[in-house]
Amino acid sequence: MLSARVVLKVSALAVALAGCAAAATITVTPATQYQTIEGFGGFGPMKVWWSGDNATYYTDAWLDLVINDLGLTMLRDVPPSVMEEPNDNADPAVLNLAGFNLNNKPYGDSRFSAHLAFLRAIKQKADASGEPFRLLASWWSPPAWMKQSGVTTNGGYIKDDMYEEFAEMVAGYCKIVQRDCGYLPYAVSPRTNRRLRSPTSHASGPRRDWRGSAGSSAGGWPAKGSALSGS
Ligand SMILES: [Ca+2]
Ligand SMILES: [Ca+2]
Repeated sequence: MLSARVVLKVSALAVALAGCAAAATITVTPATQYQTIEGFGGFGPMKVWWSGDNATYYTDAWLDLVINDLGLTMLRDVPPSVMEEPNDNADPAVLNLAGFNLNNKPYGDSRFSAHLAFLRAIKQKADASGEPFRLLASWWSPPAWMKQSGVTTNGGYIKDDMYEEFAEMVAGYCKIVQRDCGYLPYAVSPRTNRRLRSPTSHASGPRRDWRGSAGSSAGGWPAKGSALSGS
């Protein structure tokens, strides 16, 4: 089957190139692997996080469906911008987990406590089923006070003097997930949808320094695995 698909793709490419002036030689080596799929899954809970406080974000039946029927082994969470609203303290080098905001929602669409409850439940379901589970986290926006625009919507970028604060918030997220859910995220990314500039919900955009590419030439998942291990 693989050989048939390769032939079809090469044939299609040959047709596409037929009108080109220069001939090209293409060598396909199916045995050579360039990419490893580390998990399979999706984004968020049963309802989108902007469904409101009264929404049911997971049920045991839904968790059973995604873990044991769908076969989810990897999930992406979008940490709420209000998780560090206000600042934990005046020093980004001194992480004060007690200063993080789990329950209040001065703006945005979800509370950190709701995320933690879901992340705890889905990991417990995976564990009970003997299935692997990895969490990816990517931010849609820093808190409003870290941005030049002062809001989490309509683009904007992180202020030059807030890089350390943002890094501290990411560390705080990882530590609180570990504390309250019993595991560390597998990977984090400074932002989601790095090329998307939505006027309504996605924040951050035009500045080179807020495209999620720091530390990663691909702009994908800059920190993962061993980088997130330890205390
Ligand atoms: Ca802080
Ligand atoms: Ca601090």
